[in-house]
Amino acid sequence: MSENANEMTGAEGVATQFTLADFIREQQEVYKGSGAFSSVLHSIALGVKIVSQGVNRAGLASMLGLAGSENVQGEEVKQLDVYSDEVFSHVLGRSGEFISMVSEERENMFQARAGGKRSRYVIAFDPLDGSSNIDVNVAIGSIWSIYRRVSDGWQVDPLDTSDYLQPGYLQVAAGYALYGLSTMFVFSTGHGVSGFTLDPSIGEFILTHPDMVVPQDGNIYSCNEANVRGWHRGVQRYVEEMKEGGNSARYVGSLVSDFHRTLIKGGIYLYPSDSRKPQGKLRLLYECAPLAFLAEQAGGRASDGKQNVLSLVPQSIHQRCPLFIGSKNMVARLEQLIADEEK
Ligand code: P6P
Repeated sequence: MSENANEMTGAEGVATQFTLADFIREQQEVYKGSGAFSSVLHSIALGVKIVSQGVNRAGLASMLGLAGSENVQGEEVKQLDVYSDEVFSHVLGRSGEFISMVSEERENMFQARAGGKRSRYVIAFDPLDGSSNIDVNVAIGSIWSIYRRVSDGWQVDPLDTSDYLQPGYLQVAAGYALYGLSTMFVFSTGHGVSGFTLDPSIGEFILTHPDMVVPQDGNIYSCNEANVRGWHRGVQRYVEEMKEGGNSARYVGSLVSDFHRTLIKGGIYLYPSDSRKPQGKLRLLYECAPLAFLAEQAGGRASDGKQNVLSLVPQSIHQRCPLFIGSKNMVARLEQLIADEEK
């Protein structure tokens, strides 16, 4: 820290950092984008900055504690969930690029605020995943997934969800925000995975993790082993194999945190189905599919135990699916053990 408050770090310390705006501009030039998508990414980044401030202020703003309502998942809703849903709905809605949206916090799909005939995309998002960790100050996140719309017209029928019932490999972009020791914005538009870290002193996202790649192998497995007795025999065998030495168990209980670590260090995150949750716990449309898109873009893999998550076609917007995601060779080994048990 300089002694004299008037002394500043050299301009080279800040002015030459590669910002999200620089990255979006470059991508638009390289991929001859129309600019519509650039506007979308800027809108999402703005929503992340606003939610990040809300999350960081939660303790002071006494927003902790229950909002006294329940969401479609039947879970107690924390005030930050409601706040985050409203932030993303407003900020994304007024971009005009989305005809409709799906949020984990809302039972039905809903018309985007400025959605109209020229809107070319739809977006599904989990505005604040892992919110049960808010009260214990553990990192939480937001997850989003964007498809080209297949419907036409300028008004939506809240029950016509055809725009969302597309396989994950048709996503045009997906990403997450991680509200941790620093706020990160990680996404892919189909040309690899890039990670940006918010510099709160200038309010800009800085490119800190270019071209993120999942190691093909890893030695970390991440699951809630309290549920192991209800898992498929192949999954149980895999977890036993991981205990044969040289591996570590890491489980934050916050999907974005566990996935982010897996993306960087390698390893495998598992949320299997079990007797009480026959389709697993995680949601296909706005949790599994976007993370699977990122994993595959980074050279990893995501499976429901039998097939690539990206090949699954949702039958409903809040559909659940089992998730095994991370290092390609680890997911492949797990799929092999499951297949062996099916013979
Ligand atoms: P469990 C949080 O509620 C969440 O949706 C994910 O963020 C997390 O990975 C998972 O559920 C934790 O579930 O059953 O282990 O508490």
